[in-house]
Amino acid sequence: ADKYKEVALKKQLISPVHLSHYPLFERETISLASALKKSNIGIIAEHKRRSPSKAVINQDLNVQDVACGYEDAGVCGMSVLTDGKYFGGSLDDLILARAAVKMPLLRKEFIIDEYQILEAKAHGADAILLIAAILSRKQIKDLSGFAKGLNLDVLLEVHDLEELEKSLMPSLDMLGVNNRNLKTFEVSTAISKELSEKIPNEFVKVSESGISSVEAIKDLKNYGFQGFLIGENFMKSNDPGKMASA
Ligand code: IGP
Repeated sequence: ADKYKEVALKKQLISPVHLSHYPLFERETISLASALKKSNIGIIAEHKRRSPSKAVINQDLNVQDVACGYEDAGVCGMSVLTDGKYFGGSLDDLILARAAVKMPLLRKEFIIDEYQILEAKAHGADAILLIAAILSRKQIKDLSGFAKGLNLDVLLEVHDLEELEKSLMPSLDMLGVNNRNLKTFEVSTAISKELSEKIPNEFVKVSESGISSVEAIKDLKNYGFQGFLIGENFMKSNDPGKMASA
């Protein structure tokens, strides 16, 4: 269990003093992938204040209220945007959400370095996102291996077949297909459906973005998806938890 600490200290990613000041390092993580597998709804509800595609979504809510609302709605987990520049999030949001709820939390961030994975663990995350579009196969292997050493689940996000084929490896838990085309910002669940049969069954399949109806979820379930990452559709409401329970 102390293996990750050893690695972190050896690589000098963090000092022993630092480590001792982050009690959440000692927290036992909860698997988001297992929660999705066990559920028959499989919602990962996101906290997102704004986005490049939509400007402001909702800046008025308290992250802890949002987290409690989602948990009461019975979702499997929560995704917390920690990127400040594009999404208006922060690591504070993650730590506040952690203090408010027990369910698995995903750190939603552009992760390119092991340090960000240590940070995720130190701020109470249970899972991290890795984005195939910005990482090489070697980086995906190193970063996912490092996360597994910390007992964090890994959600790997792809947009197309090339990214999917480049990324498949045993150190991933969940394979997410992003329905939002990052170049055009267009959303269509067609890409999830298209890629679903190419994702081996040992991975939990997650469909991300632009999901706004129960029908869309039912439809995607028929293609083997067990996880549904939903942000804007919940966050545009003044009571995201209520939207998530509907
Ligand atoms: C949620 P939506 O359309 O329901 O708000 O999407 C989530 O999929 C989206 O925020 C997202 C994202 C990302 C954000 C998917 N991949 C990568 C930042 C970085």
